[in-house]
Amino acid sequence: MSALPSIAGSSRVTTQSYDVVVVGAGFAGMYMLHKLRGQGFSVRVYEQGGDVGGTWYWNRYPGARCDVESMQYSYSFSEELQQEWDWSERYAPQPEILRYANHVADRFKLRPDIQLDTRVDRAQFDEGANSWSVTTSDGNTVVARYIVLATGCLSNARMPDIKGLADFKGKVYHTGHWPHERIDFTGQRVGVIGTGSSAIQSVPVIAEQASHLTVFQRTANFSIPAWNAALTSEEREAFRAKYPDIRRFAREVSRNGIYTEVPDKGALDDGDSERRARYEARWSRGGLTFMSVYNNLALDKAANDTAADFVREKIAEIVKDPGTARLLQPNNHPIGSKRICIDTDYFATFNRPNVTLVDIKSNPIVEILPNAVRTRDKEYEVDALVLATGFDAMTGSVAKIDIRGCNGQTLNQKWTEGPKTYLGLMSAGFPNLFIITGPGSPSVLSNMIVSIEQHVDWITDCVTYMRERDIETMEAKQDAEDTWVAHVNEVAHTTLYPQANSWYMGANIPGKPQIFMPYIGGVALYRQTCNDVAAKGYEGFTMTAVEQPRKVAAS
Ligand code: N01
Repeated sequence: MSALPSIAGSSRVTTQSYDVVVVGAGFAGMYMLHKLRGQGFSVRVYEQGGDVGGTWYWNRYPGARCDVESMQYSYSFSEELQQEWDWSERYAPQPEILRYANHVADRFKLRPDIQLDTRVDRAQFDEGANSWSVTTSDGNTVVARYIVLATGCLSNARMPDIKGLADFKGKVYHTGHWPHERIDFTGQRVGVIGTGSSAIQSVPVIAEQASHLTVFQRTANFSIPAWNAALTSEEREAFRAKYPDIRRFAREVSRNGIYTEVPDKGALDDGDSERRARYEARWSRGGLTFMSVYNNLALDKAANDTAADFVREKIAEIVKDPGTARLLQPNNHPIGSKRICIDTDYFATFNRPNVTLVDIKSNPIVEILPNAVRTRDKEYEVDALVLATGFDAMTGSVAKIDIRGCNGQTLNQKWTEGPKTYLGLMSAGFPNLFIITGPGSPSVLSNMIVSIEQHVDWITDCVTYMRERDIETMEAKQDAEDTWVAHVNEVAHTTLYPQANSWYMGANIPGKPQIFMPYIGGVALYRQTCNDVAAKGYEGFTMTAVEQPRKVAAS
């Protein structure tokens, strides 16, 4: 296949063609572009946002920062990049991560191949030409051999369906779609609906500004202190010196793409005081690695209860009002079965005189009035509303695109009962369409950048392999996909994760099929599986050479 030159200007000619169209210019899309271009492929990236950065472009709410430590939540593909970029804090704030994304775009000269403010509306596979026809929101249609969905897992903000919301007279903000200008809540009565990670990060910051903050909680969440702090240059240098080991561990040893100790025993192998001392030590260290104190916290309910009890006790110690403390103690899901939150002073914020917690499980929101939130028992007057109500995760952004594969089947039709992929990378019936960190891969259960780099490298190797052999199409075999989907499901059900009504399960979206979407087998094992598949000539995929009729994927 010959690559056509890059397009110039904003021509509406429909014959423009590329080797690869990439959808999204977040961390996945940017690295995909860099890597493919390095192999001589022509690439066009479409990004609906006004700049690069993906989730970090949209999630600008007060207090937004990454819950993976910044020295690890960063690209590893360029030694120069990881040596030259100075993260200022243990957990980078959103503006700094966005600056990093922009630095990467400039440093690797990615911008000429990225078209901003442009949504991909439709992608249709042409079975005669073995190519994708991609239509964008500016009315253009281009042709590409491959399409890569780098659409992000948490980029489709979900507006709650609450009566009267449209008639609210004050400002309404969604944490996942925050305005670009600085929002100052000084002197305002603010209502926050939702108590997931986004609320847990934003509530302490909003509480410092608002005259009064009312937090509407349906489900209490487990949160571990971040103990965020400035990074010294000595700390950064020490980390950088160990980067080869840290990156190797994250990729090849870890379950979640994070460098930390590997636990060697279960929670019940220790006596009460030893166990408590270990939890205390991890609480004092803070962060996501709290869940790796023991090796069975995600597997054994009795073990999990010991960690959950410890955190519930901490909440009771921090929150002065016993009734409020009780409400803030999660009690309907195992710790870690919903994404654990990392906070700065979240629980202590409820000791402030200007903060009220409202339990909307027992006292549900009935409607939004022009100036208030009305629950069954009471009205709460507010001037502004913050919806921290989450995302249509993992599939939401893909579902918005009208993707049509072989025989006119849409991806949405195929995924009616839940997403079906082979390795999270491809879906049978959709040749030459790759997904980065899609359902069926470790994705949101991991340090996303580790998983993104693994997928981008694998996809690049794959299309290079195809080019070298004059292979035109590649497609997941139906039986390989069925086996993988069953495996993903089976592994999930060996853990406690399916016990929570989480967005991992699609449970936060009414009507969404409830299946556990990410692959829980761990980053290292998954990488090895993908490498083995490639080493066996892309086992489980059908590849068709130029000028051969495309074989229907065998089952
Ligand atoms: O969203 P969530 P999030 N009425 O879905 C409630 C990542 N992230 O944006 O649990 C009332 O977790 C809902 O209640 P319930 C991270 O992976 C990362 O906070 O359904 N309430 C819940 O409390 C995270 O897990 C960072 O009962 C309603 C909340 O809204 C993921 O994004 C920072 C409601 C939604 O919580 C999502 O987090 C922030 C309704 N109609 C986020 N609908 C980092 O640090 C929903 N809720 C990288």
